[in-house]
Amino acid sequence: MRLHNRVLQQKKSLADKQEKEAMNVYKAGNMKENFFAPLGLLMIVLSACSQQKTISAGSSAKHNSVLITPMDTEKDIVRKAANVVPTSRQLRWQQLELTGFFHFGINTFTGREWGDGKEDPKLFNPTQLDAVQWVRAAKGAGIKQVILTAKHHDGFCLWPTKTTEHSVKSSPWKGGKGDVVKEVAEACKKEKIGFGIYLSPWDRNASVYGTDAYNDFFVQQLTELLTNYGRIDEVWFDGANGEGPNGKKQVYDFIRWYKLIRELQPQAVIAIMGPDVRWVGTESGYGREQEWSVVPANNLDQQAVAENSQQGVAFKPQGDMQGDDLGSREKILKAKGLVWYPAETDVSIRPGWFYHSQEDEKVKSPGKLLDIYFNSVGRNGVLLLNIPPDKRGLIQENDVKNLLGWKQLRDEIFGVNLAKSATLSATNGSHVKALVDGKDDTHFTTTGTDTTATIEISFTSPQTFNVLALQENIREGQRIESFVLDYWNGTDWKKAAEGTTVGYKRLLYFGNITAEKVRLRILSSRLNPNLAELGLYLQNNHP
Ligand code: FUL
Repeated sequence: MRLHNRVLQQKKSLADKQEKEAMNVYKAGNMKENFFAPLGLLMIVLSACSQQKTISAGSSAKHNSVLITPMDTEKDIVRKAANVVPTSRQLRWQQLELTGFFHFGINTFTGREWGDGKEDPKLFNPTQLDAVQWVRAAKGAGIKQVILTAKHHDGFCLWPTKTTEHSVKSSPWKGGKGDVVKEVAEACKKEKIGFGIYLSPWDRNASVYGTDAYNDFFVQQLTELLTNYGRIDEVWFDGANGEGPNGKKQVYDFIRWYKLIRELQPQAVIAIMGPDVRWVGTESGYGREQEWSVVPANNLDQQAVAENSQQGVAFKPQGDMQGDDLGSREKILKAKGLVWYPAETDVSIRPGWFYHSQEDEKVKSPGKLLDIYFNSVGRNGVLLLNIPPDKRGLIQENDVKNLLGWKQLRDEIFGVNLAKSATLSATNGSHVKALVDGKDDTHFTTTGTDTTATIEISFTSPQTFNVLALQENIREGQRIESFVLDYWNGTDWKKAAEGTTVGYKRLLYFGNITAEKVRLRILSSRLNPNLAELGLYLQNNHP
């Protein structure tokens, strides 16, 4: 697994390098090639003016990204960081909390994880494919959006594309008339959950891979997927960039692909090798203890900021996206620019990404999935959980069972927020009631310029709890840097739990505590903290 992760990291950084080169080429020829050029020029001028507001010290204007200038003091930089906010597509995606992956394709039938592109399409023949069963299994676990591997590295397409014969069209499934993308897209619509596509840039089958023609071929595939299947909510680009069938490597034209997605499906987030969503850095399901959605971006310039603030053309932020600390004060003080770039935590419910019958007994247990939930969603990330359909074209029974067990565990814990029946008060803030209204867009905030706060929670009788849940109203930015939860033991305040970042959601488990009084101390925040929710829960049977 470690080795696999290292290989992945190498793949991802290689692709990063390629994209950087592509980015430079793009920047050099940008004004000539930009099909938004006339409108874009106006936008750049307009947003450059509005950008001045962000750049000047003392401003509290909110943007998705911001430049740091040599004139900025430490205080200015911290204030700027506190006012970087998600775009509407990033906010919608973050609120999903749980998303799913369906890895399905030729590998399902060969038993491999990475196909070489030489597989006979005739091997693809699911006997009972039922996309509604997949979507219901995911939805039953609380998953709100799923992503299908429309094409993995082997180049086999799950839809009858016009670009290649290496697809379902050449398989015996439904006499070559089937379309898995269509079936999953329709199932998502029927069940009212989001739908996304994974289209592997690395293609080990396409004869044009490694030439300029491949970028046209890829654009054509993307266009088919983005025009023929209704609304697409997420496009997932993996960073793998190996050799094609001709032994050549490809320079991916990411910028062209981003433009196409923005044009055809503007609401879709572009993940991993994209501008909207960042890979958390491991495939274990465990995010960072300190997870900032605002991170330094070295490739920000005035034009990129201007374009991005208009949400027209996008770019993938460059910089260290894989260390333990991406966005602390130490990091942002050295930054040239800052951008909202939140983390997605991907993991498979099984050891592999594709289905293998020998892994039927290795499906992650409800308890393990719960631990992953606490350490992904509960660490300011979105969980992307892979559930691979089997050779029949169904989610296997063990996966279905454990998904439901996982949902049940979460329902047991989060069904009752004990803080809801308590009296809440704050020494220096307003709207404490917002903390327990179940809404992430109303918040408690401090008065004046106070960046610290103490919120007291008093019960009428002693209560037992072991989970703290916090949420910031990220529409206002991510601000909290340090907090402590204390309980009153009858004579003294004792520490129950502590943490650094909160972000969209923070969950902490700390062992049973019975107390009549509890207090949350926000010790440090980049600007007035905007706390949306506070929950205290009791979790029986901690895994
Ligand atoms: C990786 C791929 O190489 C795996 O096969 C899988 O698709 C995973 C989600 O991304 O980089």
